Amino acid sequence: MIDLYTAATPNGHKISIALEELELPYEMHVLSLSGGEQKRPEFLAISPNGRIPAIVDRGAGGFAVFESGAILVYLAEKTSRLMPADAKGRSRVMQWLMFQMGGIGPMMGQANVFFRYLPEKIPLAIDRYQGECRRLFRVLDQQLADHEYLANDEYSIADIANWAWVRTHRWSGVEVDDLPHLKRWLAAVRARPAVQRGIERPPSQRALDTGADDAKAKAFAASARVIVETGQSKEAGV
Ligand SMILES: N[C@@H](CCC(=O)N[C@@H](CS)C(=O)NCC(=O)O)C(=O)O
Repeated sequence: MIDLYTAATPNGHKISIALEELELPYEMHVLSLSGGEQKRPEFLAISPNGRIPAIVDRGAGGFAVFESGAILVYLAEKTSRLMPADAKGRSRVMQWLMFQMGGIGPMMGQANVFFRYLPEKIPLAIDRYQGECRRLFRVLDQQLADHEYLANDEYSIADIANWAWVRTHRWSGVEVDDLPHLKRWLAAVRARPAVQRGIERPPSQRALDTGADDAKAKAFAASARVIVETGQSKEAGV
């Protein structure tokens, strides 16, 4: 049994999608991020960065893993699925996984902060992060022009990691209409039953898909603003 510490965010959904795909038994613990539960000492013992997601593998002596990319690799290696065993195949998956961890995630995250969450709208910052997202999306589109999936033409943890973020492009204010291969892949991954179950564990905000700016979306943005503002504290502590 695996304990999953999570919330309804792209990084959290990466892990619920993978667990559903791998059909591993897990118990979900949803943390209130705006309530600061991710900064409590008992959670920091599992996830020293004070962020979700994290897992504890009870069957492996209570082994804890934090950082979504590391969790995906751990789950793939545990099951010998969603990542090939040969060195080149594994490397291709790792390359696209790192591309997400170091590029797509941070850039979309910052686009959300400046476009959606902060009260002051700074055009230069919004342009910078949305522009970088667009550039990264073009890289994905080019790769998907010649490949069914991102690595080895086989569905892998690299697809899960990138999809969980890219599917929220409207929330970041970035369109993909002129990127046909990316759109084809977005739809193909979404069609997987495990993906549909994964984004309901816990249930995704509709606005992440639609980019809506209605009252519910505004309330969601307001609670994300609380997390951003408290998370960037220069005071001591995580
Ligand atoms: N690089 C980390 C990022 C984790 C992360 O930023 N998690 C967010 C939710 S998506 C979080 O826990 N935020 C709470 C906070 O900033 O206090 C990963 O991929 O696991």
